[in-house]
Amino acid sequence: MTLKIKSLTQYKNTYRESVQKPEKFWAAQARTFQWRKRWEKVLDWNFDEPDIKWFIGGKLNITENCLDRHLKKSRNKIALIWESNDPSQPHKEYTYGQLYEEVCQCANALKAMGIKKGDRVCFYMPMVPELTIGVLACARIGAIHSVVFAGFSANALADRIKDAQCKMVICSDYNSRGAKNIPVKAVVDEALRKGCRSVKTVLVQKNTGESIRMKKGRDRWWHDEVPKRKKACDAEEMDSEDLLFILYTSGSTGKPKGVVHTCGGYMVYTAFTFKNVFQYERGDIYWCTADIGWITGHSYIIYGPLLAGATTMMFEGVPTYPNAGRFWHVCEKHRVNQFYTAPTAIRALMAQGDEWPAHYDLSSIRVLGTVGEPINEEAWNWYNEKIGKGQAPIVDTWWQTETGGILISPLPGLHKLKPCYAMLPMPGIQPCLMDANGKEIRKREAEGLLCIKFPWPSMIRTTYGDHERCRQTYFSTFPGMYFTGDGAKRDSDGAYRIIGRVDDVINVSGHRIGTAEVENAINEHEDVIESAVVGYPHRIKGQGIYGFVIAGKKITNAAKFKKEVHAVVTKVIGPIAKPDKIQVVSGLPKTRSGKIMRRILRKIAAGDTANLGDTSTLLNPEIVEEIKKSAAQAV
Ligand code: 7RM
Repeated sequence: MTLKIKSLTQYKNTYRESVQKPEKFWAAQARTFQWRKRWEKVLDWNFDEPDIKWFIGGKLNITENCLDRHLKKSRNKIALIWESNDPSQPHKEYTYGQLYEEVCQCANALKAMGIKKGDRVCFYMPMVPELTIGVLACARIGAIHSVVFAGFSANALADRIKDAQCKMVICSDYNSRGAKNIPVKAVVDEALRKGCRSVKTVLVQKNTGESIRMKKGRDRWWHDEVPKRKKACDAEEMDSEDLLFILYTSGSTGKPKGVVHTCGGYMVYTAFTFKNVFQYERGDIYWCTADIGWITGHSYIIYGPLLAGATTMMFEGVPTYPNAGRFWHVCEKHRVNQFYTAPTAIRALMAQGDEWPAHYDLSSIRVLGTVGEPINEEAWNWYNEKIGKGQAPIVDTWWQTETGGILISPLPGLHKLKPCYAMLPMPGIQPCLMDANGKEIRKREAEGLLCIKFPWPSMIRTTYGDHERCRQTYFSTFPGMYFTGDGAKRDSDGAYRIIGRVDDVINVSGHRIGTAEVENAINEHEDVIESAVVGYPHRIKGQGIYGFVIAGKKITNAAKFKKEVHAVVTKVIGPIAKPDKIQVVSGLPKTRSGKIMRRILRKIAAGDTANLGDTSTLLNPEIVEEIKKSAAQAV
């Protein structure tokens, strides 16, 4: 089994060794897995191309490590617990033995429907067990999964299907979320009408059972195709560097990028960090509330926990259904030991009052985790006191879709915590702070742009179909380094505090949304001439979306106009990207080269208009006063 660090001294020694001899360190971790063939060389890399390869020549299948490897000792151990949206429904449990059989059946069904190694399969599903089973079935046969969050619109789904040229879509009929049933299959149908010619088959899981249309020759039911298959399926032999999955994420340009992760390195790193960050012990029940549509669900609901032989929980519902005590009820019911969620959920539940957690027995919780965005001190304190009762350390884990796993985090019980600090790098991770001139800041106590100097096994390999974009986005700002897009502070002990994005990305409730994407969507409204979108501080969501809009005709009813803008954004991207505020303006502050000066708009959106800084380089400085004045009319 991979190393589990048990003391601060051990962390310090391990860290030192891991950066002095990274290849030796990671080889020792990798050796604890099941390989069909051992690697010939641990690492080859250059950050200029970039070209990054780990465990070169190694052959494996990640599902043999998630499933087969545990069967001897843990066949009857619970691998997966599924908790329904509806609290009156019984939960489901899958032992490692059962999960193995269901994954094999699904893998055989995919093969029978023509899916082969290297084919891309798109998932558009709510949080049902079939999503985990389907993802693992792809990995079993070497197909590349691309999970699209079920809150995205048909347009956004179609773009992702086309970009990856997916051969199959796996979806549900409906998604039951809180008191609502949301159509899923109908969205897939709409997406496929937008010219996704690569899709040959749609496999549909019956979830709520309400009626849907099935297209003859294309659509098939999961319950017809999967249960009849054999309960064993030989795993495809994969190269370490074969693609495991693609996951789309927003950046500072309009088009989302397909972040690519590969088999060997992703396996080693997610398992290692899962064990250490959550200090998982045999018998523990671990719950991460993320959606599998995001990287957190991939790495810390599915792969990390199953690689470690853990019991992982999946929750279909929302934190406030049927009431604001649901999370705590589920923790009590299953005696959850590790609970991992997002600051936005903590803030939303904190706003509902202290009575909710007080009702439940949360004494089983040993470790609390947060991820997705900076956590504010008030929320950190509430989480610590009301959920952890001052007894459960909080791991504030910093990482990204591109990093595959957690890079900076406290180790619970080992590090002395500082509220809002992600603390120290994991073994093998070499963070640094850069200044705006591209020089590394050597001083301990400092603030700068967060970069990583040396590769780690689960880092991004490419952006699907566009390697140059990967180079440009992550490896060109500071040559020889991976640039995260985040700003950070470092204290005198070397602990890191993440400040947030420094690029045109807004982090709304832990979801990354590119300003350019939202602007493109708003511009689809027929009366919109131009728009500029920025983030602003939001009490619950962390950041809200603020749109400055130039309209082609006089807007007399601002509330109605906002509704229309919401409708187009929902159609183009999905409801998560709806602007919280819209301000109609007659112009936007632009530099002589035509670039919108977002710095000024950000300040106005935040209500911080006292000092807007230097506006003398603007082509139209007079517009600033006007926008400032009309800010009160934003709806
Ligand atoms: C895992 C995930 C990545 C961006 C990242 C940050 C922000 C994530 C933290 C955080 C402060 C944290 N992947 N972020 N974790 N900021 N503290 N603990 O969220 O690709 O969806 O987003 O999220 O800005 O760059 S992600």
